[in-house]
Amino acid sequence: MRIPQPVLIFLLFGVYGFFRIAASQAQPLTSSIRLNQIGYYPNAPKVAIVVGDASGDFQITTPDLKKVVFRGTLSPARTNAISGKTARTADFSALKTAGTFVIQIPGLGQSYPFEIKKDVHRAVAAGSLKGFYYQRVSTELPARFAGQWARPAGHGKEDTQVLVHPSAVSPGRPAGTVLSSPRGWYDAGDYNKYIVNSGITMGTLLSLYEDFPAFCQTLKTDIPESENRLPDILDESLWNLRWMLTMQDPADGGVYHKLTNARFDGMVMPDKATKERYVVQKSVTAALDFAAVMAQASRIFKPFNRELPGLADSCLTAAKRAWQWAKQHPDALYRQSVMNEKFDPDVSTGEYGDRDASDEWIWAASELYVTTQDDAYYSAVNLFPDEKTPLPSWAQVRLLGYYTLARFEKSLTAAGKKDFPQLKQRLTGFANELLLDVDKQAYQTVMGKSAQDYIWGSSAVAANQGIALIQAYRLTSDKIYLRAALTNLDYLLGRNATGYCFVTGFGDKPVMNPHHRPSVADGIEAPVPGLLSGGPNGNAPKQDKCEGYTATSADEMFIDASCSYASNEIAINWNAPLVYLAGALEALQAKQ
Ligand code: G3I
Ligand code: 9MR
Repeated sequence: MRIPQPVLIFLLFGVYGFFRIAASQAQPLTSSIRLNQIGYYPNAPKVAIVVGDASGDFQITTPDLKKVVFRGTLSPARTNAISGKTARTADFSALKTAGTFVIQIPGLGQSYPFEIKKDVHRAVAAGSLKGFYYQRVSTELPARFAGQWARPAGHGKEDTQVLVHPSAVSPGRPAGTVLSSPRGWYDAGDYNKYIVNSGITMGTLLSLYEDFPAFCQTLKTDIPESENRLPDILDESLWNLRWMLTMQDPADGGVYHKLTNARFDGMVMPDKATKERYVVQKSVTAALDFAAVMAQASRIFKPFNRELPGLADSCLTAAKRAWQWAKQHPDALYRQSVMNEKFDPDVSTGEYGDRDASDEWIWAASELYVTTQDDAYYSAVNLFPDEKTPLPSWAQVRLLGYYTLARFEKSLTAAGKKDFPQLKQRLTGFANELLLDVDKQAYQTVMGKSAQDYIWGSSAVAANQGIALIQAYRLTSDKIYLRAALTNLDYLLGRNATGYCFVTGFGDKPVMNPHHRPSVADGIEAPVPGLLSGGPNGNAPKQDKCEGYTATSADEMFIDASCSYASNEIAINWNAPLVYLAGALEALQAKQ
């Protein structure tokens, strides 16, 4: 066959071009290619964002550059509405081959390597759950489980000799009464333990178990309890659940708002943080969050009665008593400044204060109703007090109640069934709002459509948006929601305006200097792994006054410095939705 000359020339140049790139020297690593630094599922969308001026073509090659596996063209430029910067999309969704690759952009450079494979986020899911192990109070972390981050127990003595603060006295417990309240997880970069924040954290982890029990059975974190019959996620949760149970006053069912020092510790290891600790004022938000968690735990631990005799019943009793206490003290909101005017010593640690407990009522009522099937809980609250569907956060737990009602659709009583269509409409309507205009965004992620997303703990905004989308998927089986949820996991793992992977120990540009006392004080270069940094926060410079912020837009207002507690602390209520999001996407990967 005679090949026409133009075709021959085209073929020769094409082949030449192919080898020219494949054989070229490694291009410089560029941080302008923002991608999920862990990787992508073979059958799911695959997007990287290229910031700056590059345009034209891109290639995906093996890391040694020997083989080009995909060629594509960058999208037209989009302007980032928050920063005004330019970004283009490199979409290589059509590449479904498993392997390790890099993105090459002529003239710009090459990306970090990433993987395409099944189970690509399993390590992140397991690693972020393991992060909770490192936060455990009252126990040594031996090298067998903690590797180089092994450390002595923290607060082993202090938390068995906790003082009743003058704000928390009750007839049987005058100020100074000594209580034992060990275990639990350290809240964050600090060493205090707060019921409100434990509430949403536990609710989120336990919900992953309820939503994806089979997957959770397979999620292994190599903790001391790994060999028992419970899945690791339940063993880990039990460490905190047992602490929470000690925070209830057996005399009246009220729950102390927190267990804390009067002031934050210095940047020392937990065993060197030996200040005396107090249980402080009972609050309605603590009681209701506690009731919700205990009601949920009671359902979950019921089938494990042989391993944990009586625990499920104790949890339910504790939940009901906390609910009763809340009914008797609906105005007991925790206001630290008000408390400090009345009592000494003043307490200046995390407040977790709230002005409005209506969402805590909804969550507690939903959990108690589902567990007991008693309509009295259901009718005690107005499930739809307004038109809003607010994203979950420590101060806003309404949706946790909705998620639980949706999860148990089949076993709702007539009252719950009647409202189900509206509940479903709320959840899918909210998810649809999250989907809106994602394609117009510079980063093509659900996270960051508004500068308002970049608050203290913005990483949890991204993760909780992801959970809301997963819930909509569970209600509709429409994979559009799954794919949108995945954009936010991509965001957390590097496809964002800072270029960081926000999970310690993961990715090529991970956070290295979180505001986390053990990571600062242990003398080890690598931070404790599996912890999610709070992430960009438009107000951070004013809030933590750490020096070094250079960003001019909220989506970049982040520094990987340990002084930056408003952008780079870690916290259990941010880690839990990461565990959920990564875990749920792993469990559902075949559906993408
Ligand atoms: O939500 C509003 C937003 O609507 C508004 O536009 C913006 C303007 O400033 O503020 C936003 O509220 C912020 C809120 O975080 C968002 O969740 C508050 O300003 C900010 O002060 C508040 O910060 C809280 C911080 O404690 C200080 O109290 C964080 O939520 C909370 O996660 C954090 O929790 C601390 C504990 O107190 C102590 N342990 C560590 C933990 C993590 O940093
Ligand atoms: O370490 C504290 C962190 O966990 C809190 O989130 C943060 C805000 O409440 O406060 C940190 O503690 C700082 C304190 O507020 C001010 N002095 C410096 C402390 C950090 O070194």
